[in-house]
Amino acid sequence: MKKQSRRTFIKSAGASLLLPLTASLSAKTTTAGLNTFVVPPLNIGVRDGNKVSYKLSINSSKTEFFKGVNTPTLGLNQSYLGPVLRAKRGDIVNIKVENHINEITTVHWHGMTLPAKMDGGPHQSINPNQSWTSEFKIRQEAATLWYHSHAMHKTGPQVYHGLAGMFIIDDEGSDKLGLPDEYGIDDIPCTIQDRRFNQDGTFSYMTAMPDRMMGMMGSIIMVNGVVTPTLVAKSTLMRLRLHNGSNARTYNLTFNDGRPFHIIAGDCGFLHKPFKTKQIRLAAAERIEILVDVSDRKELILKSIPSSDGGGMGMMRMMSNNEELTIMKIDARQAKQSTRKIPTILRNSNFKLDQKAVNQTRKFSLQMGMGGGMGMMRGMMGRMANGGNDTNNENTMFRINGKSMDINRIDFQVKANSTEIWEITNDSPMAHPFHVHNVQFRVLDINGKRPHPSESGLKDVVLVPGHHARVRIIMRFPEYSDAKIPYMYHCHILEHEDQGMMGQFTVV
Ligand SMILES: [Cu+2]
Repeated sequence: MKKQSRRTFIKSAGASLLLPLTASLSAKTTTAGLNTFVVPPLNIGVRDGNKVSYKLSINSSKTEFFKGVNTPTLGLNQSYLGPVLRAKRGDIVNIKVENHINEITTVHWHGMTLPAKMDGGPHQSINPNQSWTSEFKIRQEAATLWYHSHAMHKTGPQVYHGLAGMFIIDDEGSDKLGLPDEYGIDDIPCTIQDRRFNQDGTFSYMTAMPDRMMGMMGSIIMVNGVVTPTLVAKSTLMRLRLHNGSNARTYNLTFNDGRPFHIIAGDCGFLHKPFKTKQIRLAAAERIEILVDVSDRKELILKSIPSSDGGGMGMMRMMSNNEELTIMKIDARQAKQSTRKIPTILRNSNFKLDQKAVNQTRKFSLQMGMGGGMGMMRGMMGRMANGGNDTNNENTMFRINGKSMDINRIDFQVKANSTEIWEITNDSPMAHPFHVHNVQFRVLDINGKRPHPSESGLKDVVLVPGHHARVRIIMRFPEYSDAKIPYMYHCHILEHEDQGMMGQFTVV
């Protein structure tokens, strides 16, 4: 792959359409000069006491991911992706979002507890040339959250083209832990995404039959919008905020030299104590924060290795997680000695969710296809033959409890300030990352077993493995109520969500 010309590269990218999940391109030559790690701009807003105002402007633009190739993209305040927003617990944030693209969009605050009308889901759509302002109090713990488009039937393509960014919350506890906390120096946001490109440099989206079934996956890995970047480590103890911003792919992250690292936080905040491991699974929309000791000052590679779990079986697994992928390189040769230490305790272990306090238990079945198997394949083929992205006509392929998402149907009501257990069964062959808006939940068990230590903290997404796996989560709904405007629960494989694996509940 050395000295590959741009033309050859584009050609092989095109060829990869035929075998979209097996093509492996060397990004090294084609991104020469473009693979320096980019720290997203930090946007701390304009502060007046505890009131903080932000502006996000959604634009269409072009981004040079490969030398001399301009890819049409969407971005917030920049050409691709958006700034890292940052606020403190107790702040009242006011975010004005302007839509300067030619289609309806939204911005959803993923992982945030907030009133339904501020959530940025499909009910808060922003028309072209209009703006929407979301204001809410940050009342949850320090965490690495994110934001992204949640437009009805358009979430997948809009996020794929760039409508996403990170949202960091700090609190007094997080400030006192002595963790690496210099933004962009030893505290590094990393939004990981996989992409596929057409011959002309445009993103390839929903062009192959499996895209619809498995969700959009590609073999080109980008971190913060840079193809397989190299991060020059400035400190011997690095804190990486790893965010799976991919539409569908689950990663199994590990370092090439097998070095251990410490997981300190999950989706919605710190774990009770750091968990030392050499490998971690990160499903779509999940976040973890890790501490990596690079005091040996080596060059290392963060990669994703083939999965032995979570990806279903047979063809489903083959098509999803069978690739070894380079995520990013870390060059620690010039790293300065860090004065930071890995804490022994990160937060108190009481997550204040008591099973005895449960007011309601609900059951959810995640379903794909017409009875699965060949029925599902036939359905897919038929839809591919019909072409296009139109998912409105036959909303029966992806369902929860037998129903595809209908924006005019509220599936159930939840009582404010109540505690519920949701039992999610996966009646399909592949794993689905299940997400609930407005709450932070705890995973009680997965197939009757306690969750992995990395999933022991507060979360907003949980991967439900394929083939009748059962996951139970427990959560307390906050006092926000709105009889009319619902919150969403859905699969976070965005193509599944767009095709109907989503439902709505109100809190009353
Ligand atoms: Cu799904």
